[in-house]
Amino acid sequence: KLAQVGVTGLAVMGRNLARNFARNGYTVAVHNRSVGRTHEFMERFAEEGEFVAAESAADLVASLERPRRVVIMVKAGGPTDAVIDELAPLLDEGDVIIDGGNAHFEDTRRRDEALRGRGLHFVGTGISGGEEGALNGPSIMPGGSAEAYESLGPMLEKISAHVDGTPCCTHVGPGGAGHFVKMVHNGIEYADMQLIAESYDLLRRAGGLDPARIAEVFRGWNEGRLASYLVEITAEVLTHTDARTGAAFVDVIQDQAEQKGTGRWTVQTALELGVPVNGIAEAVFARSLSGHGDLREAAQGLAGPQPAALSAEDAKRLAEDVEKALYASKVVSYAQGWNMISVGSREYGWDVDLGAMATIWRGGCIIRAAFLDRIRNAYGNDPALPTLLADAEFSRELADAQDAWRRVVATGAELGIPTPGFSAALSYYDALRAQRLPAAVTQAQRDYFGAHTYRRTDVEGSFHTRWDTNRTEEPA
Ligand code: NBP
Repeated sequence: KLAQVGVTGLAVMGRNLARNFARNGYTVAVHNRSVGRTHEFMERFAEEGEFVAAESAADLVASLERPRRVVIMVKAGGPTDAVIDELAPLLDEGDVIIDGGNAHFEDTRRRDEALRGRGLHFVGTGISGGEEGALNGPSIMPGGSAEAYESLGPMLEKISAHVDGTPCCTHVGPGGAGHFVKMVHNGIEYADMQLIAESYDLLRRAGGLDPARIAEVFRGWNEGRLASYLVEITAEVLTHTDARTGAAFVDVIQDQAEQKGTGRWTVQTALELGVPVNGIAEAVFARSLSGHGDLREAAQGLAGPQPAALSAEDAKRLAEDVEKALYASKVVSYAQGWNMISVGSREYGWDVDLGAMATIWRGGCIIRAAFLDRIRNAYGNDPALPTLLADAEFSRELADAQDAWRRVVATGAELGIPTPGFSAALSYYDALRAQRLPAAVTQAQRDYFGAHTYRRTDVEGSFHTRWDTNRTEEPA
């Protein structure tokens, strides 16, 4: 019997994705560079469904029905190119190669173009949800041609997570669109994690609450508008006691955050595209700062205020404020992420449906949350919404949260507790809503030292002032 789909790369992700296909009734050809892994797969999982073990790339291709669909789940970068180079000559026109790894969208654009030249479809696909998601239903973000999606889409939709019966998978757009939005998803994830971490820090150091008590606060939030996977797991982490020492688990972990690079890609790309994602950038930099043991060591003696313990009542008030600051800052970082998708979509001609991205992130992925329904509604009401902050419902909520948000940022500054995420989000909010920005001063400075010219508020055209002589204005 021919298989409907092949999976090559049987490490944790590929293995679980193959099992997910099989559990959904598909016959799956499985292949891995080291054949031992394929044998191990068959020994452990053959019972779960219809699998065809392929020992070579040629075997894999021969075991597939046409048009052939091969999912690559190997290490991103060189390994993905190596697998494509091996597969492409064995495939026929109309066959589909799906890259489900964490590829950079520029690599995906390059591969897409090269394979299109050979008559093959290339579907660069963002897959979120980790190991568990791959097995039980991830959020899937396929790029590539609409034609490829026609044959592939129904399978991917079937194995994806579902929320209210709607699959967390949709055709994102051509070329690198899928991997681009997956990258932005991860940038948003970084921001969410940082904001939750700052909330914890304020409750602990300003509010004087212990981790177990903070977990209770988070559990409460998880019943409301902040309900999300990340808030939920943070509460779990904070209630965990270290078996070795009996201490709160969070207190025995080194406070140096690591990263694999997708957050950094988001910020690098945002810089290239000129999109202001300062909240996401602060989240990436916060991880980087935490990892600089040398800088931190050298700064240990620096002066700062000593946070004093709050009364129980004040701590309760602080927790209410932090909930609002967290919510408002979250709205801002999602607004930044969506702005980035919108600019990327325009730049590369992808025509991404902004509301649909909220729909497919409601389940299966790390940022899954009830909150995404709100974003979906916002774009449902106005598909051309310039920023989420301008949506009537979000702007009303931000108006309601802003006093608390400002108090939280001020409290952090007064007590010497860093709030890069909250502060960056609040600055973004205030900068966007400002009628006049000090950018006018910047422009004047640029004209002064570099004759870079400026535009006026009252007359069309560009001008330069002769700062060096009599300060007369000339058209540029
Ligand atoms: P890894 O990223 O650890 O890659 C291991 C797999 O790549 C093995 O099957 C290995 O084959 C194969 N491979 C390598 Br390495 N070099 C190869 C080459 N030159 N030719 C052929 N195969 C090669 O696996 P993973 O953790 O399952 O992740 C797979 C992909 O999914 C990655 O791109 C990763 O970034 C992404 N990922 C996504 C998530 C998520 O939440 N979306 C989570 C984790 C990973 P071997 O067995 O012969 O060494």
